[in-house]
Amino acid sequence: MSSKLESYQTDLISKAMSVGALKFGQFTLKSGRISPYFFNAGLLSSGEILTSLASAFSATIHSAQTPSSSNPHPIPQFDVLFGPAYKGIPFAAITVVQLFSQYNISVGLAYDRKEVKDHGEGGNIVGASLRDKKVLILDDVMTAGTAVRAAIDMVRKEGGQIVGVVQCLDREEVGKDGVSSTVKDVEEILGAGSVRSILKMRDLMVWLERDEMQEELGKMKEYRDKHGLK
Ligand code: OMP
Repeated sequence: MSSKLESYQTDLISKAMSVGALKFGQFTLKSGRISPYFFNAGLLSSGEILTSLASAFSATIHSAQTPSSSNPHPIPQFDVLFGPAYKGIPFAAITVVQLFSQYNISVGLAYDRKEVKDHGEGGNIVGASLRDKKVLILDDVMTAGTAVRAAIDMVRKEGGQIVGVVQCLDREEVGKDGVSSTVKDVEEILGAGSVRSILKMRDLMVWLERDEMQEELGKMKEYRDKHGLK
C-alpha cells in the first residue's frame, strides 16, 4: 500500500476524526451496503475545519489542472463551480473564495435549490448562470454515483458544459452491478481524468495503517474485497 499522503490530506483526516465526521464502526449506506466507515461531511462545520477543507479542495483542483506525467488528462479551466444542495453549497462557496485568494483563480459560484421557486427571480439555480459556461461540479462523497449523476443532469439541463467533478471522498466502490467502477462510469460520461477527489478510500487505509488501527484496517480490507475496485 502506498504510504504517501499530502499534508492537506492528513490534516483533513485528523480533523474529520476529531469531530466525528469520519467514523469507523458499522453503517448502512444509501446503497444498502453495510460499511465499516462513514464520512459525514456535514459535520465539517467549524471555521477551522472549513478552512482546511477549502485549502484541500483548492489544492486538489489546482493540481488536477496542472499537466504532468502523472496527470495526462488535466481538468480544463472553468467558469463556474457548482455545489449541489445541500452539502455542496457551503463547500463550493468556501472553495471559490480559496481559489481566488490562494491561486488568483476567479470563478463564479452556483448551486441549486431543492424546492422550485415560482416567484421573484424563479427557477431553481442560484448564483452564476450555467448557460454555455464551463462548469466544475463539487460534492461530498461518491459511492454508487447516484448523487453526482443527478448533479450532472441538472447542470446539463441548465445549458452548462461540465469539465469535471471534484469530491471530498471517493469511496472507490464498484457500481450496483458489482463490476463497473463508479468513477469510470462517470468518466465515460464526462471524459478520462474528469473525476478527482481530495481523499480516496485507500488514503484512509494508509492513515489507519500509520496509526496502527489494525482492527479497523482489517474491516476496511474485507469491505474493499467485497465492494471495492478490483
Ligand atoms: P452515491 O449517491 O451512491 O454516490 O452516494 C453518495 C451519498 O451517500 C452522499 O452524497 C451521502 O448522502 C451518502 N454517504 C455519505 O455521506 N458518506 C458515506 O461515507 C457514504 C454515503 C453513502 O450512503 O454511500
